[in-house]
Amino acid sequence: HALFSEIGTAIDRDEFEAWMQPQVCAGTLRLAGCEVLVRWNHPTRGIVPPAIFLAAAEQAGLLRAIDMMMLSKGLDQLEDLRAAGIDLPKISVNASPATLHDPHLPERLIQEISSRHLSPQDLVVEVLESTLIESEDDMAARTIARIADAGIAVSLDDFGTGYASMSTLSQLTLSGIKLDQSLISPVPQPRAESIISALVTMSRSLGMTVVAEGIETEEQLELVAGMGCDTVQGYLIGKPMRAVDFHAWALNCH
Ligand code: G
Ligand code: G
Ligand code: MN
Ligand code: NA
Repeated sequence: HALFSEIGTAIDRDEFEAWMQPQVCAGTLRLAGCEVLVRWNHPTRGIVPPAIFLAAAEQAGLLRAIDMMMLSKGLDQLEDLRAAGIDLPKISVNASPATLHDPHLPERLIQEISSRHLSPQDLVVEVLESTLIESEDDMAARTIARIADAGIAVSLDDFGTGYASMSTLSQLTLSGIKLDQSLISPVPQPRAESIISALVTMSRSLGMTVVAEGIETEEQLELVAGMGCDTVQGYLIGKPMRAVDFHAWALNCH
């Protein structure tokens, strides 16, 4: 991979940026949070999206370092935005398999939060369905339980892409699920809507919240709000953007 050998240097040179995609309450459209998404500001290639380099970073054993950098930068940006008067309730960060298999992850999260005088409710950790299935021991499950015990929400990302069994959901201390874009994009379509409704009902009875991802049209927004999804994220609301642009977006959002 052409970029493989450059990732370590790029970390040292601080070329990875923490972009933010807004999440709003489905009913009120008030700002509910944001997902932190990594972008590589490459010196010659410009902005490189994660699809291009995440696999290489994982192979190089550097994805955990990137995740931790996004956590740190995301929390810095949360503090800065609040100091600037933006009422951003929380941020969500992505945890790769390597990150979730770090036995010290709960302590690291707590340290990052308390060193900034933030609280556990300010952070959501997104974990992929596939991470949980692929882990052979129950280490990931125990780490998730310890994160939840600390009061930090753990959300199951890309839900509906075919990995998580219902027994996984019953065994984990998850605060919520994120319905994958592949479930949302067929809407309006009665069969897709039936599945979303059923998943919302199931999540509710397990005490979990539901984020609908990939909302691109007003019609999808209205339909998923009517089905009881708590939060929405997608290009209709806002694309991933730099903190400075997120600031401007948030000022205009209400
Ligand atoms: O932002 P974009 O839609 O291009 O992201 C593509 C994929 O990269 C998403 O599935 C997202 O989960 C993943 N991703 C984005 N940022 C991070 C990150 O900081 N850490 C990890 N592990 N994955 C990320
Ligand atoms: O971590 P996760 O796989 O959920 O990352 C979300 C990905 O989806 C990011 O790469 C983001 O850029 C992308 N994305 C977010 N909203 C939309 C949308 O409305 N439409 C499309 N096509 N992609 C989206
Ligand atoms: Mn995510
Ligand atoms: Na997702």
